[in-house]
Amino acid sequence: MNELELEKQFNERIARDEKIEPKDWMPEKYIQTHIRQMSQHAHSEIVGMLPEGNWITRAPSLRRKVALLAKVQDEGGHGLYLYSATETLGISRDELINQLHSGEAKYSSIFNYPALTWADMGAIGWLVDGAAIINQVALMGASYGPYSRAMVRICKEESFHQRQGYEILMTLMNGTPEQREMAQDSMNRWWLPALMMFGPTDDKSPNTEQSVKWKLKRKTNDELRQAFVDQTVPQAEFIGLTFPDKDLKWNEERKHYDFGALNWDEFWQVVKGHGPCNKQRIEARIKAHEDGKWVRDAAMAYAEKQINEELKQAI
Ligand code: FAQ
Repeated sequence: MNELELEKQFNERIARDEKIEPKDWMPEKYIQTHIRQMSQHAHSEIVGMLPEGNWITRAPSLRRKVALLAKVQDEGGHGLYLYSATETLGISRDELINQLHSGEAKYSSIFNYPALTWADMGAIGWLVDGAAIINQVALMGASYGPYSRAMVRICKEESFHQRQGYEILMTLMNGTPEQREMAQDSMNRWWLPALMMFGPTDDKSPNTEQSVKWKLKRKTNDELRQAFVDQTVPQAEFIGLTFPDKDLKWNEERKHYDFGALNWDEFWQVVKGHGPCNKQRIEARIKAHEDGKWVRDAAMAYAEKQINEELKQAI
């Protein structure tokens, strides 16, 4: 079968909502787009461990420490599923890690902002995981089987993360005036960066059109951003938090909340490596990778020993 016929069959499978599996024929651009998005997603999970990991030793109680520790470990696990899923497209883990360390691959802009107070653990869980869930629930319907299946488990775990974050903020909002102030300050710093996690507006998003056709993206950046705003406003109001956006209000005609313009210059600066913490995040990842070399070497030596033992027994 020639390339054109293969592509026609492939498009028909996508139209029928069939999952595409690793050994199936795929257009080269489909492969490259998936490697780009899935690896960016994996990198975001493991870089995303850093702002919260920094607070594990400073959690205010044992219960909070246990929950935060579990959450950060979950994020590491998400990174691993996603790296494995990306490897099914013919790229190695080493290549992916090198792309992150060299700055060739992107990761989510949000993780380049600093976590300054305990309330930020609440805001990250509630807003950042909340935004991630809205995006990832849509990705459960993605056409590439390994990506779509990874999302199912990831979404279950993210929903616990979101609740633990919301509960931290709810507790602070029921606390002293200083605690309420800390929670509001955190909301003021994280709200707009969380909205920018969904990526540029649809008219400035070069990848959306093709990714929607391939059913990699089931919703556009603006659709997901709007869903997140609509879901989050009542939750904030319930615990008494206000929004750093004077244009945020319910639009009866649209049946959605309107919100003010986002600072896209800041977004692109952060994406290009000039955010408040880009340098320290990448340095921390490189150091962790280098410090873990002995573990990888030991695992390889052990695997080699096992193979040699099996070979000896087979002879
Ligand atoms: N940050 O054409 P589009 C989490 C780039 S997981 C940095 O719209 P696309 C869990 C984009 O790559 C969070 N770069 O791109 C957690 C593209 O550049 P390229 C991560 C961004 O791919 C919680 C260019 O801009 N989630 O939070 C961003 O169609 C707490 C043009 O943009 C995912 O990765 C950004 N925010 O749509 C962990 C979900 N936005 O590559 C720890 C999967 C855009 O052409 C603690 N990814 N860019 O040079 C997606 O759904 C999509 O990739 C989008 C972007 C929606 C992020």
